[in-house]
Parts: sequence; structure tokens; C-alpha cells
Amino acid sequence: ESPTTPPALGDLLKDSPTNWGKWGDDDEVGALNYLGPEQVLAAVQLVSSGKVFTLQRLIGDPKGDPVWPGRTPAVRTQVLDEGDWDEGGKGPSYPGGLHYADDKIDAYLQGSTQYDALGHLWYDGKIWNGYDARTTIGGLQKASVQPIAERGIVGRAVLLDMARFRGKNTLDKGETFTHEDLVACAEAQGTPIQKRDILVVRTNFLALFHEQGDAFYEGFNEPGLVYSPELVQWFADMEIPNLVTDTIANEVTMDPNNGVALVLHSALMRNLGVTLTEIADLEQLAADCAEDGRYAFLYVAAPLKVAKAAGTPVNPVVIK
Ligand code: UVW
Repeated sequence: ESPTTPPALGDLLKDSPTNWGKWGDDDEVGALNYLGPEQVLAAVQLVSSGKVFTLQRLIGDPKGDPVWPGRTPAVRTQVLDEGDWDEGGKGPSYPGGLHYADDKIDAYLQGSTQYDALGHLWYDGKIWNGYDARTTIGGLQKASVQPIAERGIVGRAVLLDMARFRGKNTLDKGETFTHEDLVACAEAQGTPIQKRDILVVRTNFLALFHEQGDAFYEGFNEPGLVYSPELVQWFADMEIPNLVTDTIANEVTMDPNNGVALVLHSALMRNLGVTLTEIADLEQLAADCAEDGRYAFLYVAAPLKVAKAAGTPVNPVVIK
């Protein structure tokens, strides 16, 4: 075996902590269990200005929709419009002369701002909580996005503006940061991270997508958090329920230390039950936080309820 062969995830993460069984053998929402009524009520106390921000990227943006390589952007099709009531058109006839517009989309459920189900990704034949990975065949029978969507996500969130912290418009391809950088960023912003905070991390990397179009995917390697045992332990100790980022996959795509793809999806989502939220639009929120200096806020998200889905679109709402 060549010394440059990336290790198997099972070897790399053999001593990594898990929360399997912590919330019962039938749990499907993992670290979201850390967000109870106490956390909701504390987060509501942060509302003081009444300013509202929505964090979904526009589906059907004329500049294009960024997606994980191999997925395709959503296609919206007009089914009915006023033209369908022209001579010989297919518009249905209703008493009173009703006309209406109808449309549909053909979309990857993870092709825009989205919540990942805990069973979205795995290694060694086991998904979150130790469920058999074969329960994913034909649709997730365990740890789908449905239970996450049914409970909703409400809590205190903290914006960690890593691009601004590093004095950049956007982070670079493959640029990494650690939990220590997140802590330093939070301290610099004057809002230390608290236990059970939802972490909202801005890189502004997808700005490049709108500048570069398809060239964005050449040498695709997003910036983001990079795996270390200490980082995983910090997420466990801080009881982080949810990581939200403006990138397609939350973490550096290729770990520069071991050559493995998406290590943190495995260490955080599969093993600790941290819910991952991707492709969020953080630009207006970040501009406002820089202006008013308030980086902690009430965060509310309700991903779409789709049975057996590995993830679904969401339009999270922040209230300051
Ligand atoms: C993969 O991990 C492959 O996808 P996502 O970035 O949607 O989690």
C-alpha cells in the first residue's frame, strides 16, 4: 500500500467519540435533542430590533444554482399560464372564467439551501445511532429528514464570519480553519460561543460561483472546517446541535492532512448526530451583524417534510 493512500474512514475515526444511544436506541434527530424549551426561551430573549433575515439561496437564480458535483440545479417548468387560454390552448375551463398559473420543479432535495438527514452519509455499513446502512435502500427508513422536519430547529445561533475575520472577500479553494479559529473569530466579534449554540459559518466562497460559472467546479475544493480529533471533541463537549454554512458541504472537501473526502460529515453527523445545513445565503445577515455588532440571534428553521428523504430544502429565518 502506498503511503499516500488515504486511510479508510473506519480507521481514521476509530477512536472518535459518538453519541449513539445517548437519546435512546430509536433516536433519529441526534444533537438537535440539545435544543429544548430552555434553549428556545433563551434565544427568544435575543430578539430586540425585530429585524428579520431569510437564509435560503434563490432557487432559479439567473446567475445559477451551486450544487455538489454530480447533482444538477433545479429545473422549474411552467405548466399553465395565460397563454394556455389562447385559442386551442390547454387551459381548463371553470365556471366564472378562472385562469391560473401552475408550475413544478425537478430538483435534487440537496440542490439548494438544505438540511441533511442524519442518515445522509455513512461508512462501515452503519448510519447515525448504529442503524444498518441497508435501511437506506429505496429511501431512508431510519434517520431520514422527516423527524428533523417534524420537530423544527429553534435556538440561539452565532454567526462566525470567517471571511471577514481573515480580512477577505471570500475564503480560497481548500482553505481550512479549525474550532480554535471559530473560537477566536467569535471572541474578535465580541460574542463568545456558548454551549448548545447553532453555528452559522460564513466563507462567502459561493460568490466565486456567480463570478466563475462552470469554472467554479474546476479543481473543486471548498474551504471549511478541517478534521482533527480535538475539533470533534470540542463539538461533542460544546454540545453543538447544528452547523450551518454558506458552502455546499460545510467542510473542506478534501482533507489536506489525510486526503479523505468529507471527514467531518462522518465524524460530526454520523457519529455525534450534529445536523448539517448547507448552501445558506448569509450575506445580508453578515452585513447587518458587522453594522450592529450583534452576532447572536434567534434562529428558526423548518425543512420540508418529505418521507424517507436524505435531506430537504429550507428557508431558515433569523430574527434579531
Ligand atoms: C454530500 O455530502 C455528498 O453532500 P452534501 O454536501 O449535500 O451533504
